[in-house]
Amino acid sequence: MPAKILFLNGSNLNMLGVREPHIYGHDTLADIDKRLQARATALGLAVEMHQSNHEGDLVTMIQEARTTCVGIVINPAAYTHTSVAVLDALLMCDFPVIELHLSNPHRRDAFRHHSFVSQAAKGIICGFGAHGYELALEAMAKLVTK
Ligand code: DHK
Repeated sequence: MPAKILFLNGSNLNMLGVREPHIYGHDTLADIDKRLQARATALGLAVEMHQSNHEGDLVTMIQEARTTCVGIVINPAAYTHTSVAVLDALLMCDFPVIELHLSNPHRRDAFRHHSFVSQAAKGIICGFGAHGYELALEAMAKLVTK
């Protein structure tokens, strides 16, 4: 069984493709997942993609990943800027966490400049749109494969 990477997406990312496409692009989460699956197979890894609009669901999925996954790539979306609960769940993980954003929050509203989750992240990828997901997978592969 290939080692599994969890790609976790927070609030409103189920609306990718129709949500403010000038900021978040035209790809849907399903489009992104399709590309990730192909690349993961080539890398000898497995990718599981999840999305929730609910903070507690994200916390539960992070907790479960502690025993089933070797890494998490997380785009917490708005919870990036508000959630101590997501941070605390990530801090319990003994494997690499990569924080991911489609946009570059630092070029946007001031309230998007602070991330609670960065404290738990090995690294951060932002501003590359949907391609950032593939960049995160490449980065994660370097961290978890020998
Ligand atoms: C997505 C969101 O939904 C926003 O709340 C964040 C992030 C940025 C993104 O760029 O992927 O501020």
